[in-house]
Amino acid sequence: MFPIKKVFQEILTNMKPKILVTRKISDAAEEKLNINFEVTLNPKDEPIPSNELIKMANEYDGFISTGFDKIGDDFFKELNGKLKIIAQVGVGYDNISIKSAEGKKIKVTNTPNVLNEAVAETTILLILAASRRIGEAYNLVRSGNWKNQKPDLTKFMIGNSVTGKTLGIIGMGRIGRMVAKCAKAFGMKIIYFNRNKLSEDLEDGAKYYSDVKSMMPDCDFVSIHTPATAETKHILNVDTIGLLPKHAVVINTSRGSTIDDDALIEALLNKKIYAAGLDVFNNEPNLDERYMKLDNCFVLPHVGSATHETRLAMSMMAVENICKYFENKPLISEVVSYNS
Ligand code: 8YV
Repeated sequence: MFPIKKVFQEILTNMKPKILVTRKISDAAEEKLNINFEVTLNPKDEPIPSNELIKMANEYDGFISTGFDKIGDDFFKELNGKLKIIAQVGVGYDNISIKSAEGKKIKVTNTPNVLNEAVAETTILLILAASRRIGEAYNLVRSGNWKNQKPDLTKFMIGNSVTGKTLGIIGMGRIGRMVAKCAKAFGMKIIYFNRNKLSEDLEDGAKYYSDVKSMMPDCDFVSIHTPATAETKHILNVDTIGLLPKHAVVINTSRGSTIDDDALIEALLNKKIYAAGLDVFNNEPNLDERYMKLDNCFVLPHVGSATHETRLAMSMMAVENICKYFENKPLISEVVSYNS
């Protein structure tokens, strides 16, 4: 007998939008995606080279991408109109050329809000680790050399207190504000620089500076929470770092491009500032090797949002955006270019 049911099933399958998930995402998100779409997963999490991604783009209606994928101008030049949406698992989307996507009428979404807490936790972790010399202390125990140290009350692993100090936040968006909230638990005073002054409600007692330079001398700690744009590139540079007090600590959980490495490394090396705590770098994962040799620099491998709960929420949000698009419903978190 003619397997009519099977034929219908195949027709229906062929009608489902085709989605490529460029890297492994949370299991539950992959399962949800599989219900409504014809999905190509990447269970082994093999990076797809940029030239391969460009070739694959014309076979799919949607992509679920990550910050590791390079989706620049070249990618969009080759498209034939099949790809309609790129749902990024990440709040940052500096790996995607938004202008080119808009030129091709391709929607781009990101995952804001769901990672605010995780990134704020990482920021507080870096504040504490850098100011309390946790990298040095940890390495001392792990190396077995603790027993060879003189337990000197005034010198041994003495760092700077965090409680009651002033935290300067560059970029008082959703993550910046969550960091401010957590830092207040340590009695920290919050000051901030942002493109625009916030409403009193959102400021929640923080003092606004309309230019970054004027804020620098008042910072015991300065933490960056801006997206990576032309405007924020090297926002911490030789001039701004030069205005920080000698005891200042620089924290970065945003993007490496916000810091001029030469300027920061020189300041750390010559003790022009006290320390740095960095989760993000230029040219990750091939960070400037000088950072790894500095005792006063606590480094992490871009783990700001790396919790089970957060990565699940981020993956789910990307899938939700894909579902909404193909149901013709408003997207949860559409990204648009600054000038549009
Ligand atoms: C992601 C991040 O892990 O959300 C972001 O912008 O930097 C991280 O949380 C990374 O981008 C992978 O997509």
